[in-house]
Amino acid sequence: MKQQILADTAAAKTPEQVEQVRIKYLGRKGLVTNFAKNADFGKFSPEEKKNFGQELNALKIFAAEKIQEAAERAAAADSVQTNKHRQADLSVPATGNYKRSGSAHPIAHIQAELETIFEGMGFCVLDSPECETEYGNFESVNIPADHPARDMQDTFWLQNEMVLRTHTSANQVRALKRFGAPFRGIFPGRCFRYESIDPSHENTFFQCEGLMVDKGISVANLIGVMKTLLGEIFKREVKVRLRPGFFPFVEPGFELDLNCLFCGGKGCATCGDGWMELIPCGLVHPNVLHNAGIDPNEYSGFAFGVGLTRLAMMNFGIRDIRYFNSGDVRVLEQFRPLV
Ligand code: FA5
Repeated sequence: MKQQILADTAAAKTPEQVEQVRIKYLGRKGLVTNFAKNADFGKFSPEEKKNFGQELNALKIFAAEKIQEAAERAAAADSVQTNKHRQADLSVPATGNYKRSGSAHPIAHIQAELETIFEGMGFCVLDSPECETEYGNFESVNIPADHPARDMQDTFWLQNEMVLRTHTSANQVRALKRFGAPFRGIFPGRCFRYESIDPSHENTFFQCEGLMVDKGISVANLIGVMKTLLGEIFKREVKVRLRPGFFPFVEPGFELDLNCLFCGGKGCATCGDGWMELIPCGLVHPNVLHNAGIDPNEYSGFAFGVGLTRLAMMNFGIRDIRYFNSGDVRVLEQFRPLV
């Protein structure tokens, strides 16, 4: 019987032929299924009955295994054959019981929200490269080679002398050169710094730069836009403080800090002293306008660099920045997909 099974399964090349073999041996009236019926049990000694049972079980397992192997061979051959003639149609909805659906990363959510808010204020949204020239990242925004401000941002230098951008400000001059003045735009994106990591510092994090250049732009415009932004994001009154801040590409420069929403300003592991440094900003330095070919006597502007990852922390109540890059499904699945 085993020899016969081996010969039949070897000869079965298509899924239909394998099915015929299965019916022949393991079907309701199959040869293996009914093998015991033909045996004259009455004449068997207890020892013989036991041996017979064991042999029959082994035969069933043998037949099932060989038929399974043949089915797999036939299915593989069948799909190769079929795919030769048919391209997969990826637009067909998946069948089956898929319980898990994907979700969007919290950064994608906050970025989409910012884009909507700024589009509502007439800003365009620009994409920008993560890999920058030294000129783009530093010199274009008024940070020459020997300027101590370069040390404020520890940098990943690449072997081809480019840098992983340390801030989205690297796109200011590119955008102004391309679109000229007047200009209103934001450029969200990933930034990189050679940082030691703690609950609020990552080496890979997101910022969203904003830039508005027009005639007669002042600090009042800047504050108005910042207020609109925070009001729309948090949908409640939040406490902020504005203090002087130094950045070579703005004059005057400010730091806008958010009163920590985790500890209410008392100080905690996430914020340190009760304030989260969130949006550095200021009026665009005349040198930057000049680098972009715009006359600083005619135009002025403001710029800001929202810490997008930190904004997401505050907005979603994520206490530790390390969750963002962890790829932990338990974090991600709490967010819905973007529509
Ligand atoms: C800048 O990067 C300036 N380019 C911002 C700017 C733009 C100032 C336009 C003026 C005008 P700063 O190094 O402070 O500034 O970073 C901006 C924000 O990015 C910070 O407030 C913080 O929210 C976020 N950030 C900076 N470093 C990290 C880090 N290692 N991990 C997470 N977020 C960070």
